[in-house]
Amino acid sequence: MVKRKLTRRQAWRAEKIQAERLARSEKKVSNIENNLEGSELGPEQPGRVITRYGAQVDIEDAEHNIYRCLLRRNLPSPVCGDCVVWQAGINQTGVVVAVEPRQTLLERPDADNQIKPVAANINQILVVAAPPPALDLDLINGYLVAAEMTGIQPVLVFNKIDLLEKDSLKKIKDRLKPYQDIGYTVIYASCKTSRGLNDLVKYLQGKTSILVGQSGVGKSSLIQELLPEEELRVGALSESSGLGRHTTTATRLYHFPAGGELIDSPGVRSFRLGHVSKNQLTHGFIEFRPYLGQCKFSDCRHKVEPDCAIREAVDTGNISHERYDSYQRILATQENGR
Ligand SMILES: Nc1nc2c(ncn2[C@@H]2O[C@H](COP(=O)(O)OP(=O)(O)OP(=O)(O)O)[C@@H](O)[C@H]2O)c(=O)[nH]1
Ligand SMILES: [Mg+2]
Ligand SMILES: [Zn+2]
Repeated sequence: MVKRKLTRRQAWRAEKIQAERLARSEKKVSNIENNLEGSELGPEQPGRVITRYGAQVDIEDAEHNIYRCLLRRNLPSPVCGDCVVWQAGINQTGVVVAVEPRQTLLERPDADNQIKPVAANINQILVVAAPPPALDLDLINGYLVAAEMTGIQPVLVFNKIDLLEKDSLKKIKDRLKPYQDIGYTVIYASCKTSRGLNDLVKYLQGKTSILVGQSGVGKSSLIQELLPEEELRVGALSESSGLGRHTTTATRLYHFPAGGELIDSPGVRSFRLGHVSKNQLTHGFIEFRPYLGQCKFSDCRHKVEPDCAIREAVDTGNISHERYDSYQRILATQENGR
């Protein structure tokens, strides 16, 4: 992203807004602290992190009641989906005293390239794409690599098919066919016509799934369609850029009545993998695996080297050209300063 140079006035305003935000958040914390102060805390009990706001979390108890909780100092930082031990205070507040070990953890780098946990204990990632914004295969592939690295099952969801003419939909299906060929599930859906939503439900039951992808692809809309009794914020696309406006600001867990959980997450503009070795990246392209170790040179970059098993597989059609090109692009981005 191009860094804009702020004028002095803009910089002053940005600082002022920051300070006000901080003050608001500190005030909320001290409100909870006042509620908790002097009140007897209840017994330790298990809970689930529904969402995280700065230094506070919303914890759900076994009866699905929500408590705004503070975190005991020196705790590992809990995220959406974490199982915790907590104690209730008065007025629906409480204190988190321990975070249980995680089964899985999805992480991604933030704007400053710091790796940040997004959600814990998920076992399925729905990578959502849609016709606006344009199909970004590098982003999809980045998520697939992240999923493969953490051992979480990915499913591709192509939403808003109501917006496509038959021919355009066929073109998209042709581009996504290689994903089905290598074993990934691709679901075509529309929140507007409900097409594909029954298919989607089959994959969601009994699982803890997170919806990820670009801003504006309809992640929140999909959850809203599936869970009409919830109230999610859904945003219009920007008219000038056709991109989403980052309507969802916090990752949040919703219960699926038929069993299972859905986690909504804020959209991204692009997906950077963070600290991933070349080896991890290559393994994350699962169709490359049978050919690894078969190149003439053990440090083959699968580019121009002679007797490269990967390039031969591309030439014979066993590896998709688009996936291979995307692999090289992601590798170059990883190596060029991130
Ligand atoms: N035509 C059509 N529009 C859709 C569909 N699904 C979502 N939209 C619209 O797309 C826009 C963005 O939807 P959101 O659900 O806010 O997208 P999001 O992925 O949650 O975006 P962020 O929260 O910013 O990451 C809204 O205007 C929705 O009404 C669909 O299937 N068809
Ligand atoms: Mg959203
Ligand atoms: Zn090679």
